[in-house]
Amino acid sequence: MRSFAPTQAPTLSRRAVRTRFIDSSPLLEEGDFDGLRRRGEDEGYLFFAGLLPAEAIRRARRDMLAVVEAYGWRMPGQEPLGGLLDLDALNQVPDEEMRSDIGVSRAAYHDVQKLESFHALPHHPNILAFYRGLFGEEALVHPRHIARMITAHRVMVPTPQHQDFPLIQGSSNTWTCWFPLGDCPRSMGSLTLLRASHKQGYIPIRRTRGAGGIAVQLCRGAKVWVEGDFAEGDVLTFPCFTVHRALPQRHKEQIRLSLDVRYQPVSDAVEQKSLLPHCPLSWEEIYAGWESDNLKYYWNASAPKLSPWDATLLQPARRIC
Ligand SMILES: O=C(O)CCC(=O)C(=O)O
Ligand SMILES: [Fe+2]
Repeated sequence: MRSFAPTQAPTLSRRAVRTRFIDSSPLLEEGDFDGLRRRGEDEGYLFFAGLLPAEAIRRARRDMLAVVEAYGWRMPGQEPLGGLLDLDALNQVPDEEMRSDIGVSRAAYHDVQKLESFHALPHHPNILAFYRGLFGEEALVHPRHIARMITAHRVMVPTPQHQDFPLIQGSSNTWTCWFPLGDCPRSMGSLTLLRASHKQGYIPIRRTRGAGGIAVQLCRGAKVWVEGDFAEGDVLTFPCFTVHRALPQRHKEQIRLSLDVRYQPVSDAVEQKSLLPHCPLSWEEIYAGWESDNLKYYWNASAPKLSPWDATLLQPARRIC
């Protein structure tokens, strides 16, 4: 008889093992927030298949691709949601004009930061209802949303393994929410994370290339990297000490569009940069072409407490394992 025993036993191996996200949608559908908190605490993440409806995602995707097109980097002849690039055209952008944490030029990223649809998406009621249940109070959405527009421009490298806390600080109960704008299989460079790594607390960093510019030093021993092929609408969220990184983008001709957004309990303090745009534009410049006033300066209504920035968290230090 053929044996179907696993070739790698996660608890025994000293090597890294790769496994797939557990879909927590059934717990969310039942409103079982104790179960969700328990799973988040055990696994270091929560994944929800199809949490966001297609229309909401497509509005932002279409607007972001229109920016890519305006700069001449989009392959002509596609339907408006097609993400094929003209990589030769993109590679004409000088290295110093690129935002290597994003994937396009500074100017293009500023245009994306001005999009109302991009800023509206993180306020989708399905996401807010989840965090309200998780925190047991209203969630503060950090307005500093990040749009990743990952391309194969020569300056780009996959996001290195890191924790978000030293980059964001403020509340230690801040959660990152990561979701692609459209299908994003692992081969397109989706996010992967180290199971239960949030239990290690803050991990000393070293400086490196790639988004964030920092990498955590991992000790030897068994590791379980959790990953998955994202379909449009799937959402991954994790606490700010969970180690995560991007998989390599193998489809060089495609742009990988995704958002990363942070949420925290509204009564916790926030570090003031989390209330600023993720680029040098002012909120007034970002808001200039918006149709609605509803989301302008929305965080002021909850008068968030501020907490200080700790620069030592971004100083490289050797990890003693
Ligand atoms: O999308 C990426 O490559 C990086 C995302 C990330 O680090 C995050 O969501 O915190
Ligand atoms: Fe991150």
